[in-house]
Amino acid sequence: MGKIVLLVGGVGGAKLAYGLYHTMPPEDLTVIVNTGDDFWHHGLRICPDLDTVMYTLSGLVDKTNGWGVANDTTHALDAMRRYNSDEWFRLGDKDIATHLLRTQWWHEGITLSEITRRLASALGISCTLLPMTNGEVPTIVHTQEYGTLGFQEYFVKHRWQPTITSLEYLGADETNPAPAVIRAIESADAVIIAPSNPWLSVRPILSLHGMTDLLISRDMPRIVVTPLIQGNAVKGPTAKLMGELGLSTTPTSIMTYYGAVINGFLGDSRDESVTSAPESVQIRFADTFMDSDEKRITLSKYILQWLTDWNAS
Ligand code: FO1
Repeated sequence: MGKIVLLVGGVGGAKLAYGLYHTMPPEDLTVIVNTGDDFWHHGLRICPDLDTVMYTLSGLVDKTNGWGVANDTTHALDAMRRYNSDEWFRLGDKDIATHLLRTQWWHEGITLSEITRRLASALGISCTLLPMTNGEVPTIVHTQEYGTLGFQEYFVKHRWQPTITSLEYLGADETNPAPAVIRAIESADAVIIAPSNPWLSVRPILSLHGMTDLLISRDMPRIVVTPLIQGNAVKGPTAKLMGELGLSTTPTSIMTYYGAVINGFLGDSRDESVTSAPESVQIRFADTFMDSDEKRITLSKYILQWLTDWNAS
């Protein structure tokens, strides 16, 4: 099939990354990860989506939550709570090891791309895992109830309940994608956008300087996997957010939102009767609900077969 680039956010995206990783030659797979969720916390550089993908691919992930390390403890957090510290962000002890090393290397001036390479390779990951940028481009959430919130304050502290009035990807249009991201897209045979939240996880990647133009300039399959099944997100605030932005929770809304960035749409079979696409977009349907490793692999095989058919036609 050639070289595949996958754009992902957190938990949902990591599931498809897992499927592709176990379906194709991993050296042909590059996973580009949203870093808009990244933040400084207790002086540590936390990159939740990078870690979610890294733990998922290495088999370390806590499968119940979909993030963090399996069987982790929270002794450090509990000790901080003894000082009456309000610990709303759950950092496991093993997970803290990742943040400590990343932060040390960050302060030594190592790029986030290289830090991620070191961490992922130490965990035995054999595909390429890249942060979308080496810069800091935090997603800022403007809300009705609490005013301006950092992404993790919105998502974790307030459990994505506040009403979003607008979103900001701070500094994105002046920040370049990581050089390896540009090289990967330039040499890709296909780009897949994971069923991650289009506004919170994918748009931060697309908002980087030159990113949308770069993608559109490449004549290759550029497919999005639907983040909605029967109008609902499998996990997280996609449908709620779409309502707040005044959009209907339909496949058409998703296709319209991605516009010229995509030329392919993989809808869910359950929505086949209600989905139609503009002429510029090829459309297929499959079971996109990835609630087991087997289903992640089945979906990935389907996508890879579609890409093979696409190139043959
Ligand atoms: N998500 C939560 O809902 N609660 C948490 O306390 C939490 C802690 C956390 C720690 C490390 C990490 O890598 C991820 C963590 N997440 C937590 C997940 C994360 O907030 C979200 O999945 C993403 O940022 C959204 O993609």
